[in-house]
Amino acid sequence: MKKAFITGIGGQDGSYLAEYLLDLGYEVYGIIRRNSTPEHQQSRLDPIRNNKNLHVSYGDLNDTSGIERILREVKPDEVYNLAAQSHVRISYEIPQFTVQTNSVGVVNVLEALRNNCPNAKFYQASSSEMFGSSVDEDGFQRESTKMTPVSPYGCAKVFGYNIVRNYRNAYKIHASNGILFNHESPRRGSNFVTNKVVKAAVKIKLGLQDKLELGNMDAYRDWGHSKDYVKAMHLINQQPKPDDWVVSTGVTHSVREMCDYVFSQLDLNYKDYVIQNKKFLRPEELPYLKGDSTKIRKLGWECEYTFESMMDEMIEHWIHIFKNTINK
Ligand code: NAP
Ligand code: F7E
Repeated sequence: MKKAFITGIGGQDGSYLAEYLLDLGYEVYGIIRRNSTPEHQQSRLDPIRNNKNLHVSYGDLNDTSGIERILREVKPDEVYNLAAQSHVRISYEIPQFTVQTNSVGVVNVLEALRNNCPNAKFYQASSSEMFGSSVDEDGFQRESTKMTPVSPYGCAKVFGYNIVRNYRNAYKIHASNGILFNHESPRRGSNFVTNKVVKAAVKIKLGLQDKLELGNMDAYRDWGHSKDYVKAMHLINQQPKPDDWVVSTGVTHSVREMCDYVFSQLDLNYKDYVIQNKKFLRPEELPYLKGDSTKIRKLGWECEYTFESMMDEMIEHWIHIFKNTINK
């Protein structure tokens, strides 16, 4: 039975990846941070909570001795480093914590791996935010696109990306980067724009909310589904040679178009409800993302969800939650 270790297992991707690996027959180990309200902390793991092959313990990327101890005891075959302060706008409010976790945290895990399980395959959750303002002439970002990050989050992720390449070359560690474009799901934090819009639109439809305040509606994002993207993470760690791969749908929509789609599905016009609040603008915006994932598609990876089927799933999710609330 293969063993996988996942940092950030309680997050959107970590929880879907854990489910996927358990289904494949893995023994899955993961860390969550200590929180003063433990009730909600593992809610994304509820569907697999009683699986005997799931082992969750406390840990923090900034607590090196804890990471070392777990890797020494578990000796995993595969390591997935998904833990991060993952919110771009919030990275302006807590830049040092973001760098500590998203940059130094990567070195901490790589060092622990090098000392305790040097043959384990390592996956780093790199991000399209690393491209920042760079776009190739054909309108896509790909593995070769220059990285010019425009946020503390993006800058920190570029360090993580580079240190993975450095450890791969210097120590011959099987360490890879997945450069993932935005991916969403019903498990997405509700302060990311897709889930924020869907949650608000459903509440407006049910008479539970009047308005929705957003920041920049003219930014474009290439939105895929987390469930499809965790399969790419696993595929990357099965390759004979470590490398870097873009994972994206190749389709881009503006935040405005996404609002239009969601409100229309609920027979509403977003223009009647959405207002701009400057507090949701960023000091520097990344205006446009569209990824070319030709390289990983050659390995057989493909998306099952479309933008529309993903947004529809999220709408259904929030309708279910709020209808149950109203009926109680
Ligand atoms: P997420 O839902 O925010 O999950 C991140 C997880 O990391 C959370 O469980 C969080 O725990 C944990 N974490 C934060 N700081 C930590 C620390 N110091 N030590 C240990 N755990 C810590 O994010 P996601 O959407 O699943 O994304 C997974 C990874 O992919 C992240 O590295 C993200 O930056 C990257 N990524 C995401 C996307 C995307 O569109 N989703 C795209 C590209 C790359 P708490 O709940 O306690 O904070
Ligand atoms: O913003 C605009 C905002 O916060 C998307 C993370 O997973 O993907 C994610 O980062 C766009 C931006 O995601 C609001 O300005 C407008 O242009 O959902 P988001 P993100 O910043 O693209 C990358 C690839 C990651 O790696 C990150 O971890 O939407 N926007 N109004 C808004 N965004 C938010 N959050 N809230 C608003 O009110």
